[in-house]
Amino acid sequence: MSVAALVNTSEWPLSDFQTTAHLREIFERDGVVVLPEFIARDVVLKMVSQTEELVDLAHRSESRKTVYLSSPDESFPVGHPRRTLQASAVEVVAYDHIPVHHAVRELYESDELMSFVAGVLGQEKLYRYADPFGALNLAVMREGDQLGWHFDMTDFVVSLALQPSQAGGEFENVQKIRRADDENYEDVRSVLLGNAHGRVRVEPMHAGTLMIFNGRTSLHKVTPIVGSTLRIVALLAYDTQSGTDSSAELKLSRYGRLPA
Ligand SMILES: O=C(O)CCC(=O)C(=O)O
Repeated sequence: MSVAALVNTSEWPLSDFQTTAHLREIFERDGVVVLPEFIARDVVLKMVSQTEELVDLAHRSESRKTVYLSSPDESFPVGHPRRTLQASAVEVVAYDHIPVHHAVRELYESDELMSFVAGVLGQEKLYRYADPFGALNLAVMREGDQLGWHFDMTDFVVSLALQPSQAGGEFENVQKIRRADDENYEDVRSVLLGNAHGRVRVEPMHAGTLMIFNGRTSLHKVTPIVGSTLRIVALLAYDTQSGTDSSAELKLSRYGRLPA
């Protein structure tokens, strides 16, 4: 399918300079930009049913890590973010298990979408992630699953909400809480203690919403899933450098295997 048949281009004209410039301003200001109804309802339903066929191929991982996705560092005092654990559980269908005719894969492999995302991020050019598993993920969460507070290891994430859970499964975000030269442990600790409600922004999880997000500087989590409906999100990975891949350690924990 062409990108015009996948994306709601009347609302989100991908090659319109003014639309891109406006979204870039929001991204620069907030570290996150949310595009509701990016995908038309009938296409989202197709994406969900194509994903449901793949759920048995998903790898389940359950972890207890710090917000930095590391093991606790006991050289820090008790209660410090560097030694406070967050529980996460998610099932992921890896890129190599997503057939070429899957509508989400067609979207991901569209050069028009990639140029649009580059424009919103203010990047001259983007490349699809070179990770044969991680380039595109379908992330599935079941009742009781959650993603604890964390920072990402990449500069940005592009997510496409496909199906919300009955309740819970909300994406909560404290934008730009740290900088490359300032970890701001004090504020991170206050978020972990639940004392920073005023700073936590809850992003809506509506099927068809695209979100472009700076996960390296923004602390974020997904609240526990309530009810039997699967929460499904597609994660589209791009990088500013060509050939970027993830480590063997990350592949083993997220996908349970290594490339043949
Ligand atoms: O599922 C989501 O909405 C966000 C996923 C996320 O935070 C992550 O994969 O790091």
